[in-house]
Amino acid sequence: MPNVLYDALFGRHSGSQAPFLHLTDGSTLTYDAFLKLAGRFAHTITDEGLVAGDRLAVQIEKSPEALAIYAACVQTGVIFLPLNTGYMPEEVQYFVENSGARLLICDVRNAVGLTPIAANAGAGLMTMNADGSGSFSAVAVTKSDRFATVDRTGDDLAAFLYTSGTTGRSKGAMLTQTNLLSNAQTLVDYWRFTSRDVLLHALPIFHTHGLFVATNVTLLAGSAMIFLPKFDPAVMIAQMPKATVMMGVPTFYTRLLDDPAFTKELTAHMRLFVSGSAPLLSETHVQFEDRTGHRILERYGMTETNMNTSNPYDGTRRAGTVGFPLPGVELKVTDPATGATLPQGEIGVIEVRGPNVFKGYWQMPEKTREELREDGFFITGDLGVIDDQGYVQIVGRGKDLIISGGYNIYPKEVELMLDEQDCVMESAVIGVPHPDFGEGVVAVLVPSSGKQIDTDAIMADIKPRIARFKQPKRIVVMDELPRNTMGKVQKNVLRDMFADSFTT
Ligand code: MCA
Ligand code: AMP
Repeated sequence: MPNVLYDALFGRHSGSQAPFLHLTDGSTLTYDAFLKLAGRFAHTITDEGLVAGDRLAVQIEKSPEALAIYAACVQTGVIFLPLNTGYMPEEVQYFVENSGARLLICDVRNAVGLTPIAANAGAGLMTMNADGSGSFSAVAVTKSDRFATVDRTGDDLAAFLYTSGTTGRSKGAMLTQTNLLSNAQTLVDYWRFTSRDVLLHALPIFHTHGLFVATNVTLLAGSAMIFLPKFDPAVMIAQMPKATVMMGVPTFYTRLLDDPAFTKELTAHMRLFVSGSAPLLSETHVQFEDRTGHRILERYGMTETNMNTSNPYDGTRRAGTVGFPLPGVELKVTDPATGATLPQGEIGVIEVRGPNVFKGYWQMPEKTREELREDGFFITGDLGVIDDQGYVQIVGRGKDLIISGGYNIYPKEVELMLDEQDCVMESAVIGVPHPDFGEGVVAVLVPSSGKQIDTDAIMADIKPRIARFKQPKRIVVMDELPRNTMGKVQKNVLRDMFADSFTT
């Protein structure tokens, strides 16, 4: 029996001397060298006692070795669980415990804080640093670079990616081999990837965009990546002459446009620029075309579904839209109250069905039932409309979610932490326009009776507890929160009141 995902993405490159990763030190890792590294890692994982279906959590910096752990997980059938490097130990604890991970691999800098967390959760702990060193690699060098790939079917789980929830508790989206492979196949075709492509890769590899969209598409097409540890406009500009394709969140594009060295000449040879994870402002789209002559291709996806829609490769890439449902993906707009399909042109909730749609939330059958219909349609929570030519436009969110620089923040998680503060009676966390991140986090606080809000004390408490990108960039105090007749906080009123927080 084969391992469908491993065979398609990795196995078929065995022995290939073609370049896979171009690194910032000027070196290149071939496909064969990468697979040999992954083979050693696969032995290390199984020798640690992990078997197919076990979870391996990683919170490590982006490196070729970090990517090879993903490959090793696919090869061994172990479920890969990557975590944002910005998460604090308290956040990591939840993911390790909830997933029942058997092994946590972290940077040595965080090992002291995470050791008791792993121990309490019954997980092993090993280290891997940004340069690839650490206890995991030290063991791996002693192993054979050939590993007998573990059989897996398309229905077997390949990865858990946690996505925050409106209740404040993150949910582990269970992604199968077929979910990942079918989407990569569709995108290679739709975006015309070939082995001649070189992708400029500056996204983190702990989310769908950088890991599955960018990396799986590259692997499937046999393309190469210029693999950058993080986004830096100067480095992007320096590397762009060697690339053919770039993928990024809207902040990448606005920051590049802010740099006068980002010119038409620099991008003349480029084949494709893709944007996603957050809305690309029409004005960015227009500015980008004015500057470079290229029209950014915007697409729309989710952790639970990989990619759902895309603007066309040929044909008009329409600013302010996310294009058409991808081949094999059914998309409909429904009435949020009844679930009935709405006629074209009416605004409702976007629902999607296809081989890309996940299997459900790990150990959360009720949440799964709420969002994944029995007939296979997933209720995205995004509000959209389909125009008369079939382009999908996202007009808002039915879910209380902030997207900042492509990272998702569920206000409830931050509100729960603020409400715990002695001086706070209640709080509302909102997203308002931010020139760099698209949306910026504002916390509106009502003081407990007789108390004064001590902003410094509040920040001192939450800073070590939640990732920096989730923390409020502005705190305001009000006597009371605006509510509707049902007593529900009117966040739209607050968003209007504080709309200029970052833009003036
Ligand atoms: C960093 N900071 C942020 C963010 N990133 N604050 C809010 N939102 C952010 N996204 C904080 C830093 O900690 C710092 O705080 C301050 O803001 C300025 O940091 P800066 O150095 O400017 O940030 P950076 O390191 O340059 O990072 C910005 C970034 C990064 C490059 C835009 O956030 C990024 O790579 N985002 C990509 C996210 C992504 O891959 N999303 C895909 C999700 P201080 O000054 O206090 O230290 S997948 C997905 O959504 C779906 C499936 C899809 O459709 O793709
Ligand atoms: P996540 O589940 O964390 O990956 O975030 C997925 C969410 O990002 C979607 O439900 C949308 O709200 C948003 N999103 C992704 N791509 C786009 C896009 N091109 N335009 C607008 N929103 C997007």
